[in-house]
Amino acid sequence: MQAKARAHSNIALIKYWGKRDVRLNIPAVGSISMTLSALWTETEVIFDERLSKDELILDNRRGNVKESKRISAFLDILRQKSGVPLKAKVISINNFPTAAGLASSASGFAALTLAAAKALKLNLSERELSILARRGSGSAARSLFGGFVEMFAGTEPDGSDSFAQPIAAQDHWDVRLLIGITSFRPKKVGSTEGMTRSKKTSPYYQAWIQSQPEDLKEMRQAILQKDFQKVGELTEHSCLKMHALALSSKPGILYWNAITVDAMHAIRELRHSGIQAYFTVDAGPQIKVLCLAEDEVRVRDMLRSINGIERTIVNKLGPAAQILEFDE
Ligand code: 2P0
Repeated sequence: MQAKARAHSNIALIKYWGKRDVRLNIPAVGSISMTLSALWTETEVIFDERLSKDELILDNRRGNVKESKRISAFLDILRQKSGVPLKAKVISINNFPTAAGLASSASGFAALTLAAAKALKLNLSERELSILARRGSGSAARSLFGGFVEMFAGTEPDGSDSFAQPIAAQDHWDVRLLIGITSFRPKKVGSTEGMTRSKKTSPYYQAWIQSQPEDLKEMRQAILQKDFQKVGELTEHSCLKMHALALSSKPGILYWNAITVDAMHAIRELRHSGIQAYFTVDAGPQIKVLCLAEDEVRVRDMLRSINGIERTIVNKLGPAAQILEFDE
């Protein structure tokens, strides 16, 4: 009983921050993302009666205690669903640095969900797979799909209406998302911890929850109408609003470094010179720039000219997660 799957990472244009239910990992707000062409995880899962505990190999090293516990807790959900009690070996490889704010948990849990469900011969709908992936990581629910994707917060206490679905396919629009790596160090405050802290302590939390539906609605429309200026403005707004929430938590969470801020200013300057480029930043210091295909080279050169940007990665819209191998 084994299978291997590949899932691509994604970046939220309208951000998810805050949980409605921590145990079931239900987000407090919906989100909209684009799946990335250049960043992915390949995960192989082998359920084996000879194993006495789950084993995790991550990027060619043994998973640490925290990582292994998170994977085992997730596999327990699948074991319960399938009635198959077997332990599993999980071998996962990212084609990019883990824990550097590049959403490795998104592609990682999406690939693991797809591979494990296949290996266990669970016949699940896309919605059921997305709900499962969400239990591993909120952003993973989106990484099962290609193109532009929307995640719903839902209202049901059991999370049965909190899943992702595509808004527009991979070939809808030739946009680019460039990533500038400003640091390879792992982030200091993990997303889950940061979200919990913001919910408990930020005076802006209610405003965040209340204003999200309008952002989602406008972004959905702007994507479908290919209104790039609108998509870009909403993207920057949601990013800055999410970070305002993090910054206003107690103690304040500051994910940016000096290079991140330099890059934000440089992107706005480029925009004033007539290039449509907009930034977004996640729970880490990397800078991400949304632009049109025709401006890719100008934006890439600008990012490379910023002191401290160690590497740039160019993405188009990426594909849905897929099974690579399956062995009964
Ligand atoms: C997002 N982020 O929408 C937001 C914006 C980071 C900033 O989703 O706790 O790893 O595993 O559900 O999905 C990163 O958090 O969080 C994230 P969990 P996840 O992409």
